[in-house]
Amino acid sequence: MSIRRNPERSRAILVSLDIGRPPHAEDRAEEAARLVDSAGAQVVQTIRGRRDRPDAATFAGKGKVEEIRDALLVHGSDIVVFDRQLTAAQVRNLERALIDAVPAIRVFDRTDVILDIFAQRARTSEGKLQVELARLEHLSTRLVRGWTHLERQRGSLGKTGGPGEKQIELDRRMIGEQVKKLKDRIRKVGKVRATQRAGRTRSGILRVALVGYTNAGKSTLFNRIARTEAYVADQLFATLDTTTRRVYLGEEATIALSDTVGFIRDLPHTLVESFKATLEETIQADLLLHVVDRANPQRDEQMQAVADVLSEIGAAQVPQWVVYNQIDRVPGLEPEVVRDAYGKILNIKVSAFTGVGIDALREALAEAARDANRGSLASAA
Ligand SMILES: Nc1nc2c(ncn2[C@@H]2O[C@H](COP(=O)(O)OP(=O)(O)OP(=O)(O)O)[C@@H](O)[C@H]2O)c(=O)[nH]1
Ligand SMILES: [Mg+2]
Repeated sequence: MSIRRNPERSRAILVSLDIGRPPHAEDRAEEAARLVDSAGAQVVQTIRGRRDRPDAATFAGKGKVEEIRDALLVHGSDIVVFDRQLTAAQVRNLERALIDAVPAIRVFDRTDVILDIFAQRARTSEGKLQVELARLEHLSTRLVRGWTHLERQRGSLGKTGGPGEKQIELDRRMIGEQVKKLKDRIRKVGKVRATQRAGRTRSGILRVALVGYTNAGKSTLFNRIARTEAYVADQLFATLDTTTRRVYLGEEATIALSDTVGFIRDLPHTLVESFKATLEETIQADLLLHVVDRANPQRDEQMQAVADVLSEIGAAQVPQWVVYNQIDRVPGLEPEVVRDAYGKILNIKVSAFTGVGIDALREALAEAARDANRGSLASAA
């Protein structure tokens, strides 16, 4: 079987169950559908529901599993995606419960989907190694006794059927060895990058990193500030690799601006671990611009998710300006720079898309660069 036999995108049934009463449950389901879409599959039906706690065996519970089976049959689909992290046993039980009706059934969880997107997007050798490492570590949690023949058929989400992945044949021990090798190679690549960074650091220019939730508009803002054309797309995780540009903002005001991978709620821990090396650009920055989609009703949760990842990678202490982006989508909001009583910048409202507020942001950055320059001159004297 190959992807060519079925050129259409694979059809997926999305299961988005609320546990308890989370805020913005509807928007969460929509984000999950966008994730599946970004992975290259198409959500043909979303099954919603609410439980007080997950069912230990199948997460969804008996009734929902029936509903899932019906949906699979109606749509001729063989992919189920849970917008949750499932245990190895839950995946296995779900596949067992559905295999009679749908012989090629594959159950993916949220981590599978995110890893799948990252695997498709990785461009640099370092990025590819990091994703491979995260996938192997995730896979090793799935290799449990009593696993059926099914795992051999699991492939990428965007592909229909497809040959089993090469990792699948590896047993846990071999995965362990693989993981060690990958970590070693990542360390070596990381050393090269660290040397390059040291070169930049010595030049004494202010290092500014754009961070934020995926699809907030970081790359669009990067292009506006740097006047370049980094890849922008209305999809989740359009950017995976860090890009850094030197930007001249005026006399004695040059900065090194970095565009970075976006964050998402419940970012798989294995992925954060694997990407730590790349995210070091973020930790080492002098200033973070935390880009927020101001028009998104979930912006508070998104900001919290970003804060969580930042503290996980040790970047919580880096000075931060909040950049409320996309104000063109919020009626009544004007571009502005909000400062506290001491003149310290708290947040800046802009639209990277229309360009309003960008001049003020560039000016604020120039000012910060000059301050930093004076600071370093003073300390050198
Ligand atoms: N209306 C509006 N759309 C924007 C604005 N900024 C970005 N966008 C759109 O939002 C989408 C995502 O923009 P990107 O710049 O790729 O977002 P990102 O934060 O880099 O996303 P990832 O790299 O996927 O994490 C694109 O379709 C942009 O055109 C804005 O200020 N207003
Ligand atoms: Mg981007």
